Formats: sequence, structure tokens, C-alpha cells
Amino acid sequence: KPLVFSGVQPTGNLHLGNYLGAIRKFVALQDNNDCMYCVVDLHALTAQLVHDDMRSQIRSITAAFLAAGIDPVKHIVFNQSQVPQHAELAWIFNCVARMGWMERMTQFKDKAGKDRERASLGLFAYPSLMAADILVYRATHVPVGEDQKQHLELTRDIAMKFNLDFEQQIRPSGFGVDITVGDQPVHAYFPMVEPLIDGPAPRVMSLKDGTKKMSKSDPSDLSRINLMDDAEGIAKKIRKAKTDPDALPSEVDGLKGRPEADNLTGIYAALADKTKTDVLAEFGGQQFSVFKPALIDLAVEVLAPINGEMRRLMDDPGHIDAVLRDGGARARARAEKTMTEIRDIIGFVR
Ligand code: AQP
Repeated sequence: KPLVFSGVQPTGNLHLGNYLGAIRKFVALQDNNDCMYCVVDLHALTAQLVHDDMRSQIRSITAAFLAAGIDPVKHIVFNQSQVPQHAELAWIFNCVARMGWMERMTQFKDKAGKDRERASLGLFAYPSLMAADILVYRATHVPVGEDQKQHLELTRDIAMKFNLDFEQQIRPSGFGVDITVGDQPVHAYFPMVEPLIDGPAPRVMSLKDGTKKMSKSDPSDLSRINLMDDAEGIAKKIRKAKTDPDALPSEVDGLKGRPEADNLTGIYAALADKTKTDVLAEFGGQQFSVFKPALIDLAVEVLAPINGEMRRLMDDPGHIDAVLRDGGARARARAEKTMTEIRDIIGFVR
């Protein structure tokens, strides 16, 4: 079975973008894949070192995974800090990745802002740890939102450079496999990961500005729907969402140049498991005064049960911690197997 890996940071309230871009896809992938879903708590230190509520944030992301329908018995749910092999491989990848590659990362540029001198080294190295998260399991498929596309391209570059740099060691080790990259045959240790970014809402935008990503760190709470918002909160935010004065178009082409209309159509489509074309076939020609109430009903119908279950789970932190402990032990066993092989390939003495 293909191995799927993805992670979510325990930094602030989860929002509809995290749900549609990531968690909803995690759930759908469970039937035909072996899945590992990780609360990436080490990543949470990159932008801010001290978190007063770290434990509750980790539990809340775990609760969201479980409430959305991830099965922690058939699959693996864990937090990153329980598997030190991620950090070990990240160090090796820090020595594989080139400064020039990292300097091109737009997330670093956005998050570091103008005062780069004061950004943490961890924030700069973030994509290297992300590559290690995935490749320490030799995962092949990674469901993420579109904002993570560049980091996954970097993951492929790191995997490819490791494979080529160590080709002479990988071949006799017996741990490699023959793959083709483009039309180049390579005897590889790491696979080339495939990002899974498709769907009608790969990048959910702010409800206040259709050109900005919906984000945990946006100071306006009205810009996002949080998974913990109640029905009234969801309704208020959608009612206040920015729109333009025109009716919805009948075809997807008509959404060009109308970022807010495009965003709300995409959100509806993703929540309803439809395409934007389907949604416009139903609502094309209608005003937002008709579309918004339908979107409110749908969003509440999908999110209310998740919200309720998250609250129920959060009342029993002992259960959540037990899930993470079990997942952590199973993940560690897999990661240690890979790391033993990598240490041998590099030539570290045991
Ligand atoms: N707006 C979004 N649309 C679609 N997918 C999104 N994701 C995040 N925002 C959107 C996806 O959610 C997953 C987990 O994200 P993360 O917790 O690792 O961190 P993030 O991307 O930094 O989340 P935020 O909310 O955007 O935080 P800030 O405000 O810090 O920038 C990832 O798969 C991500 O693609």
C-alpha cells in the first residue's frame, strides 16, 4: 500500500483552510493507503519558542484528527517530538540542502518578514525538517494545501541529491531500489514524493480578502472559520464575508478576477464533495444573498459534528495522550529502521 504522511502544526486554532487543504484529505486517503498523521510540535518552535499552551494545542490538533474521522488504530497518529529520528535525519538533510535552495523558500521570506537577522535558524531550516518528517518513513504521498507545494519540491530535491551523492554506497547496501526520475535511471534510497494538492479548495482564502490565504496568524478572527466556531459564529462570519455586487457566474471561467466569489464557490464545492462546475450549475445567476445562506447551512452541517466531537475528546486528555503514545511507539519503530539503514549508508560506526 502507498505510504501517506502529513503533518499539522500545533500553533493556534485550526481553521477551514487546514481542514479542507489537509485534514479532510487525510480522512479520505485512509481506505487505500497506509497513513501517518503527525502533530508537528518541533515545527511549532520555529516562529515562537515558548508556548504556554503547547500541551493543549497538541491535544487539540489530535482531537481534530480523531473528530474528523482518522482511525488511529488502522493508521498512525502521533506527535513529532516523540520520534527523535525526525530531528536526526533533519540534521543530515541540513548538510544535503544548499543555502541557495533554502533562501528561495517563500514561506521563510513571508514569516521572517523584513527583520531576517532576528528570524530563528529553525525557521530557515524548517523545510529540511519537513523533508525529514516525510522521508524518515520513505513516504510517497503527501496531502497538503497549495502553500506547501514549494516545500515538497524541495523535499524531492533533497531526496534526489542524497540518492545521487550516496549512489556508490546505496548500491552495495542492498537498501536501494531502481527508480526513474524524468528519464534518468537512479538507484535510490529515497522515493520521489508526490504532493496531493488537488481538489476545489487547495488554497482557502481569507473571508475578508480573497487574495490572502486564510491563516491562523491573521489578526482578524472574521477572516477565518475556526473548527471550534459554533453554528452562530460560522453563520456570522459567512454573512460578513467580503463579496462583490454581481451574481455568481454559470461557468468557472466567470470566476476569473473575482477572488471572493471564487473562494466561496471553492469552499462550497469542497464541503459538498463537488466540483466548482457542479456548484455553479446549481447557483449560477444567483445573488450572494441566496448563496451565502446555503453555504452557511452546508458549513454548519459538515463542521458542527466535528466541533462537537472535538469538545468531547478534549474533555478526556488521558485518552488523547494514550493515542499519541501508541502512535509514537509505532512511528519510532519504523523511523529507527530507516535511520539504521541511513547510518550504514553514510558509514557511521555502530
Ligand atoms: N488557507 C489554506 N488553504 C488550504 N490549505 C491550508 N493549509 C494551511 N492554510 C491553508 C494547510 O494546512 C496544513 C497544516 O498547516 P500548518 O499547521 O502546518 O501551518 P500553516 O500552513 O502555517 O497554517 P496557517 O494557518 O497558514 O498558519 P500561519 O498563519 O502561521 O501561516 C498544511 O497542509 C497546509 O498546507
